[in-house]
Amino acid sequence: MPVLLFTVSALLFGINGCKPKNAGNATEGDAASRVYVAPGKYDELYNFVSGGFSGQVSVYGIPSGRLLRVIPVFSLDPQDGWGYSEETKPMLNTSHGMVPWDDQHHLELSQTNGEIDGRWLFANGNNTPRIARLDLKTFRTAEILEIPNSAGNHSSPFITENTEYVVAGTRFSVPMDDKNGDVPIDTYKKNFKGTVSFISVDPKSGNMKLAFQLLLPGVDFDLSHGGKGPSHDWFFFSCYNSEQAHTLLEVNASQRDKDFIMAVNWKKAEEYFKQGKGRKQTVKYAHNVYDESTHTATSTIETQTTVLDVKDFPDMVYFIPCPKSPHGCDVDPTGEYIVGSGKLAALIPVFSFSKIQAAIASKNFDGDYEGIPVIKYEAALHGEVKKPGLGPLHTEFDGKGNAYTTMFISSEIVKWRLSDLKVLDRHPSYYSPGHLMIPGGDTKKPYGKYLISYNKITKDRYLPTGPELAQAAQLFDISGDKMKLLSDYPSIGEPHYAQAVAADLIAKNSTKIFKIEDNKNPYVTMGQNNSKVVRTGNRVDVYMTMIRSHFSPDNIEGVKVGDDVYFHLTNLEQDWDVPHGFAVRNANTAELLVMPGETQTLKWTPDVSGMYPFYCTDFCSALHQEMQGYLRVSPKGSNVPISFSLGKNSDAPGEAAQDDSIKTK
Ligand code: K7E
Ligand code: CUA
Repeated sequence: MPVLLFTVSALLFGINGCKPKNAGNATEGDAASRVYVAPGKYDELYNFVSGGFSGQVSVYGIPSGRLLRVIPVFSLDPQDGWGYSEETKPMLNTSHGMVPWDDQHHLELSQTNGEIDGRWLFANGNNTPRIARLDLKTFRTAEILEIPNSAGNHSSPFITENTEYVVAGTRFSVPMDDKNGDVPIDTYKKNFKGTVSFISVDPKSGNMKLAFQLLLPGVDFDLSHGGKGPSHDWFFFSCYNSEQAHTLLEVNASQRDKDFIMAVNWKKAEEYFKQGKGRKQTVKYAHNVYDESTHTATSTIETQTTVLDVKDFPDMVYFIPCPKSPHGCDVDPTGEYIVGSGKLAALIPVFSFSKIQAAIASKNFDGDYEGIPVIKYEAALHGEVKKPGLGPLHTEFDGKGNAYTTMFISSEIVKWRLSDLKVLDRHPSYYSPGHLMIPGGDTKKPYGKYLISYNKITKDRYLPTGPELAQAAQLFDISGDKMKLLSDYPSIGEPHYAQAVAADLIAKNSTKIFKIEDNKNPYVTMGQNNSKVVRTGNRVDVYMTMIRSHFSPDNIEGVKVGDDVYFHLTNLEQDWDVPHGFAVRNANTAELLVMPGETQTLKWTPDVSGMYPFYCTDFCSALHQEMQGYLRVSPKGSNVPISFSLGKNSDAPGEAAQDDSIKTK
């Protein structure tokens, strides 16, 4: 045992500290001009990058590597008030209350016929198991669905070819939600179970619904990818810890020579589900939806799921042995080859879908694992890539018959051919690449011009920034026989998986403004003359408008200490790129950044009487700095009545008083 521990640790920690030679001078040829996007010109591609422990998704332009936007998903964003405004708070609700953080690893763009369709982006949250759907018209999180019976939602959110389903596989096996989880940990083998969930996606609206879950042995599900073409009906998952260890996994889950790739016939599962099979289980999970017409999110707690115990459906799930704790599980563009990447294996096994089918038909099994047939390794194998490098993690495809795999330990990208499994090229990456991404590289139609490697360790690549360093993306040109390193740039959070798509597909549909006449927010103020302040008990609703360069009203009196003040801000602008911001002195939340035609609400409870200026936070015009106002707060029990006005000025020195105030009741 100690020997193995030493070996594994040496592999993981010893070697990745090495610095490849010539690291500082590694670009080739005219790299600078290949990534140069002149001022005013657009990038060729959008690149969506997972934020890992930042909980966000960032958007870059490729090939420039310019950061276009950071989108809050499982996170609060003080920049625009996401998660702070009353309208967006419900997006972060869960069955455990508000959870404003998650660990976001994988992204998947929606597909039609196995090609990216540019509509939605799915994102997983690991820690409080959730799937988010982002709307690529607005670049906002449109929906978040919590997943019951799951812990560490890592094998997620991969999709089927027509986005029929998003899948979510649990990393940790745990007792089911409706069973007593208060059991000794060493009863793992008896009480702990794994699940994978199938979430249906409405083809029109994109709305997600937990359809059914498969109850599986207590292993760890790691990654997955949907089949394509001939393998359309199937989904493939990698799993480790077939030892079912619950302590010191680095040793105890590395005992067996092989773990598994799990092949799931999801069409069969769907059939059983539609026949009403499976156990209805009472659970609790949140379903949060952002409505674009009310600019408001709602959160509903759902209470039921259907669980199909795979033991009862023998023709639905199969295991395929896969060497040494597989991580990546990638399906090539033809749908024939399934690549499993064993983190500790010195080779890459490539499985053949047609051979898997033949093995199933002839029952070419090697016994079973907890009732699930195990297909013979050789019977499913297309072949092995020999000596690819050390620590294979993830593979993507260029659509020209080649695959590219990241080697975490030997810090390189390795290109190999699917047909004969020959290694064709290798290129160092700086350092320790995790995921890699070719635009469309997990679809039927890859765009095999670029490859981006997302590296875990940057060490000396950038100017030092104290003990914490940004992680890095590296852009390669893969249009020729040899990979060429073009550039590297720091990234936000810890990037894991990413997606990219031709810019046109997204840009042409991008929302520029929200039409004010379509604004169905119950607190909208349609025009400045309708602005008002209304007291109901100790609640004060401020219906306020914003337009260059004033708020209406901008003088408010009669608010008292302890009142719950709701500022409902409607931005009346109808021009692209004219948001207005709102901040009130000492507010203990964040600003709001309100887009043209939109209404957003900030709740504030003043705790001390006095004068509270408020102002616009976004430099919106030459007179932006004049976009400001005052709110007077009186002590509890004071009898100052509610009043509000705009433009009702007191005497200026040497001038008569003017009154061009808006009408008040
Ligand atoms: Cu980072 Cu996909 Cu969570 Cu591999 S995972 S690297
Ligand atoms: Cu509105 Cu600055």
